[in-house]
Amino acid sequence: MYKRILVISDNIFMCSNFKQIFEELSLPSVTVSYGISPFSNRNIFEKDLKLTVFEYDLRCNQQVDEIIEKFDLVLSIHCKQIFPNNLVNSLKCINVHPGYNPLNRGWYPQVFSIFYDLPVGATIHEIDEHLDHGNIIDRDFVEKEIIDTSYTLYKKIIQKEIFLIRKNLSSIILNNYSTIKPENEGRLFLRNDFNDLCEIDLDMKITAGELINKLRALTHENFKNAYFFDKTSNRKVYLSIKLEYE
Ligand code: 0FX
Repeated sequence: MYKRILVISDNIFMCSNFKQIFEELSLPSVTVSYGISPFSNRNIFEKDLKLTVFEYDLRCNQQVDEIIEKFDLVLSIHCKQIFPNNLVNSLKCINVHPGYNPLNRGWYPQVFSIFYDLPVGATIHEIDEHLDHGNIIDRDFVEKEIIDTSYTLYKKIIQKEIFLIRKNLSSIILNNYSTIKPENEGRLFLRNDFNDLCEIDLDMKITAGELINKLRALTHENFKNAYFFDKTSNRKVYLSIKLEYE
């Protein structure tokens, strides 16, 4: 059984939900500490979680050594940092990933799921030395509809992640879960793939369906993702799409 757990996250909504699920388990001998990366605002996390939150820079060897010394399990729940090899090889590290491994490894899974018409879902997996690659503890698909954009699909995935955390947390803490090996290397998308996707070439010949799917994939609340260059003003023009059933 793991007794000294570190949750490392940069997503306050996921962190609050995790905290509530853990508290419902009522395990007095287990302590959970919360950590964020240097890119997140500690005050916001502390106010919401109502406890002290630590800041960990995983590029700093000394801070990684401190984690290895203080904890026996690290849970990554939407963490902006890559876990270094010495961390994942020294103690159990588990990731909650907003994609269905190995089909949607890496960056913004729902975006590439819409663009490439891939199934999508959520996964809890052990972390190894490669991105979203370790043995799978649990995973499940979410249903994608034709009117889904990145934003609406992301919200469904988040709910699935919370469902999977609730379903698996006690067996993870008790260390009696089983895993399966990913069937293959799957698809890995990176930040540059997303950046490349954002540009729309006005001279490219694609079908109306392909353009609609690209805009669905890049429409996420107010983020300025999809754009084209206007030659007259020499400026980028951002665009998104709104879809609804009749
Ligand atoms: O919590 P999270 O979904 O992302 C975090 C980490 O930032 C990310 O590095 C890690 N891979 C992930 C598992 O956990 O929040 P976010 O605000 O970074 O992104 C949420 C969604 O927002 C994303 O799926 C797509 C959308 N988005 C985000 C940014 C920054 C955009 O469409 N455009 C953007 O520029």
